[in-house]
Amino acid sequence: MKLWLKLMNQETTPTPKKRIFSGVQPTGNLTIGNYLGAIKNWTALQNDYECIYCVVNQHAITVRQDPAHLRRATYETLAVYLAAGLDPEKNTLFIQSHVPAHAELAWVLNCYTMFGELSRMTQFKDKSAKHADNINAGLFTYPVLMAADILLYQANLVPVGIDQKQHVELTRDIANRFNAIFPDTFTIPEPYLPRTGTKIASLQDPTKKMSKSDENENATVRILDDKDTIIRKFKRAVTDSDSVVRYGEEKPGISNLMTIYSCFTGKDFAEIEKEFDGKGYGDFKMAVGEACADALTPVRTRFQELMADKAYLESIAKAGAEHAAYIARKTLSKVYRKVGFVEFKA
Ligand code: AQP
Repeated sequence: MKLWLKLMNQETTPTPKKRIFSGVQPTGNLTIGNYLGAIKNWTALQNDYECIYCVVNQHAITVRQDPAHLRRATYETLAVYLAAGLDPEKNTLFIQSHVPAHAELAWVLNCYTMFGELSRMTQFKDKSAKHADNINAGLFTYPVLMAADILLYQANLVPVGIDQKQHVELTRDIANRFNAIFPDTFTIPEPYLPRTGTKIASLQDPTKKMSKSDENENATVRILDDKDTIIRKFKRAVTDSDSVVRYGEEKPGISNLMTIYSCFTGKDFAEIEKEFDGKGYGDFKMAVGEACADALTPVRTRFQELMADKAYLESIAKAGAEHAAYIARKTLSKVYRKVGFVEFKA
């Protein structure tokens, strides 16, 4: 009888959807690395998960930004989320600085994160080498703010490219440490890596990842580049002196182009090798450029429409922040209670 009742309940009570959190920094025009490593995969998740996506503008100022440019890039990033297919009815889309709980939780978590852990973060080492004149404390504690972003929403999964996996692992360590002292505070999140496209490399140096802040314009393909620009950049991509389209460690340039082509066409590497058997790199680069441009043209068109309607973007950001703040406040209150902060009585 008991088993029968349990089965009945399982049939009538829908299982709550797992929660996803992720974000992109508005540090420049987004690249196909951001698109294939993150945003494109987000759109595939919106029906099966409860998704919360943020424009992480507070992370952006760990590197000097021009304020006017940061303001513009913040709305542009939100517009790219929408143009890429994120439905605001299904996803919570917001701007990080609109929800103060991120910075508030980050302070608490700073006190539960070790100096040694932060010193080991690859991104900190890379970025402090790149910005040697501005190795600020925010650059160092960036992963703690990212942990706060994720833990505030009790996220189960964090879709990221491989470059951010180390930060998600640190988030897990911080959450486990906190939970060991104050049980049942945080959900332990897991990184969620795309099948392909976890690392899109620079077109000019395929040993490096493609980054939106790269100063060499030929190294990056931007989501908003027009077709001619995209094709020109792929034509100039660094490859090797061989002429065989084959995936392999010894061919990082061609392997990167094959990854990009695979992400845009859905073809696997064996199919791609067969398709370009006996053809030169010129034909292959042209095909990659065409596939990429064709996939991105509708995104660019929709982006332009959205950017012409600032009021709409603001309304999406407002509704998203209100919903996000409601969830975030619940976690923050729990954390404040657990660590012993006295309640504010109005
Ligand atoms: N090249 C890439 N390949 C695959 N995924 C990538 N991501 C970034 N670059 C690649 C993924 O995009 C998401 C947002 O990244 P971010 O903007 O928050 O920070 P980032 O990783 O530092 O990206 P950039 O483009 O390199 O920015 P800058 O130049 O400002 O440092 C993340 O999920 C990331 O994994």
